[in-house]
Amino acid sequence: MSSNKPSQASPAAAEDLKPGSQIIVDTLIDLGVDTMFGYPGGVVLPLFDKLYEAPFNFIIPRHEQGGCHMADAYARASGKVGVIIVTSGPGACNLTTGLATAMMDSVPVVAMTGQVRTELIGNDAFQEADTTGITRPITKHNVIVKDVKDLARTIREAFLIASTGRPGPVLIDIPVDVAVAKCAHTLSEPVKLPGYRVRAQGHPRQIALAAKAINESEQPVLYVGGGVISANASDQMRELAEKAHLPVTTTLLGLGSFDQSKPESLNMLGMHGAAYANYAVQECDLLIAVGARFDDRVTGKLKTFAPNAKIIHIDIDPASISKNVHVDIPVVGDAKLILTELVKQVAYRERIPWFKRIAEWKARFPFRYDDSSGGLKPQYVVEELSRQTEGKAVITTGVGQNQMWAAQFYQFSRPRQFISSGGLGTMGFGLPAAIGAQVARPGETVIAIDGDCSFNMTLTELSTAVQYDLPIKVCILNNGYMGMVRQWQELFYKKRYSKSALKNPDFAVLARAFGTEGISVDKKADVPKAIKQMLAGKGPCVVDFKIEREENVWPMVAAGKSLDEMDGLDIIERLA
Ligand SMILES: Cc1ncc(C[n+]2csc(CCOP(=O)(O)OP(=O)(O)O)c2C)c(N)n1
Ligand SMILES: [Mg+2]
Repeated sequence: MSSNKPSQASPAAAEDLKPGSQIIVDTLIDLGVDTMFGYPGGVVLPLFDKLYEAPFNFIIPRHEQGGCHMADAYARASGKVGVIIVTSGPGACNLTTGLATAMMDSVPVVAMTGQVRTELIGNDAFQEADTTGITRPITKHNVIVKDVKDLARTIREAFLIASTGRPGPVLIDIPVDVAVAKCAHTLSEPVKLPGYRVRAQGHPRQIALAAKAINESEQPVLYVGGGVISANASDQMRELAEKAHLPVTTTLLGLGSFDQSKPESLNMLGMHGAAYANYAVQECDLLIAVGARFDDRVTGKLKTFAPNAKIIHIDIDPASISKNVHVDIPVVGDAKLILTELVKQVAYRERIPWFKRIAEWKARFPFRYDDSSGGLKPQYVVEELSRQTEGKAVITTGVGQNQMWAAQFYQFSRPRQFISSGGLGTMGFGLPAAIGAQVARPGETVIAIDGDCSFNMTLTELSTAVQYDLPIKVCILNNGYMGMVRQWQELFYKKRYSKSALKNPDFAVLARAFGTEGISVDKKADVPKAIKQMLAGKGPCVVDFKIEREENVWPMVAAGKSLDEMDGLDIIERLA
């Protein structure tokens, strides 16, 4: 491009040249980044030296995995791109679980990793790892920058790719010689991505077909995934549900996109979803999927999933259309734009028999648990958290039963309120995610509802919360088991609890050792007071709820079963 030719008349003066490390900082500032997470090491020292006086809010985790979950949750809670910078080799390798977590849940994260000098690559140099090789399948895109002149543009491209289309993590590997090399730098470095196209507008004909199908349907269900939240399309989705009069079920990641107190809410569907949501999906004549991917935890046995339904699928990612389930009316594009169009074309329809049937299921099979033993029930803890925070807290979770109880018993009402590792199911996500969310939303109550074993995986990050005075609250539903594993072993392996129990530390004492508040609760009667104390505290707090050890999550669609073949409904009915 002739216009980019350096002018003969004014060659870049030596003082106009900037090192790569400065170009990184300047480009990030120009992109509007004000917060980042990271951990130093040899090959990123030139960059960290520039960070010494850079104006970022910089959070150092205790482990790069934790840092990546923080950046991920920061992105989920704020709607911005999460940024993490780590060193080569071990630093980069420690990112992998965090990147895969963000990838599976389509979260925009930009990770920058240091790399050994270009001439040493492939030499088994000290702290060398093939970072782009290792992270290729767990990033939306990754790239190694070998020339400082490409650095600014590559960073801009990374932000664009991470945050547009179906979002996801992008990794930039930066050899130390590139960070040190100098070149002229302008902030208007153009992005050149000829092969990268995102279709935003849905096809008008497809939208019209979808509207017609909705208007004709007697028994529709709107099935909403995390894509609606990441597209900031929750308002449009609510308008569609209200205008066309549609019952709404969400996936785990879709929780919060629809106010659960609304009469149209069917709560969560799937393996541990509401029975009424699962029944409604199985009996619907039209399933309108928006920003959801028909994950196996949602569909149960694919062959018998929604057997009577015509399927509309609205999604930004063409690759997810008809991937698991045959779709009759695909609409590819941005959910917010498509839903805005769709709302204009739909009409209200009463659907009295359908809503009556749903009301019957709702009355018969609500989320319910046996509270008669007087013991400390995890569901009660979550209900009490929901009551005392008036359903307004930002909730993160571990993985396992704790995650499902949080999903079932907390009353969600707004998007970006529930932050959980859905796709990868990463134990250890809860605490660092709470830290990332708290950084994004200072002043709000952020609670990690965690499992004892999940918490054990990344508990070192408590120290990060203390260092930065982030008043996160951690509620451990402590059953002394990998509870979800134990539940499967109880149900499918004749109660042979093979390697699923851990001896835990005293978590309250541990919290105090980290320099913060710790509370232990082993009686139901003490739960409200402990939660009150936790919420009143100004700093981070860990509450160790010693729950009934063998409580199970119900209902449950066992792996390979149809969505309407739920176990535990007898228990729920008996409690009526
Ligand atoms: C990193 C990781 N390792 C293993 C698993 C498999 N797994 C899923 S749930 C679970 C048990 C979780 O135990 P805990 O955190 O105590 O939660 P609980 O089910 O008891 O509430 C395990 C081991 C996982 N999801 N993630
Ligand atoms: Mg447990």
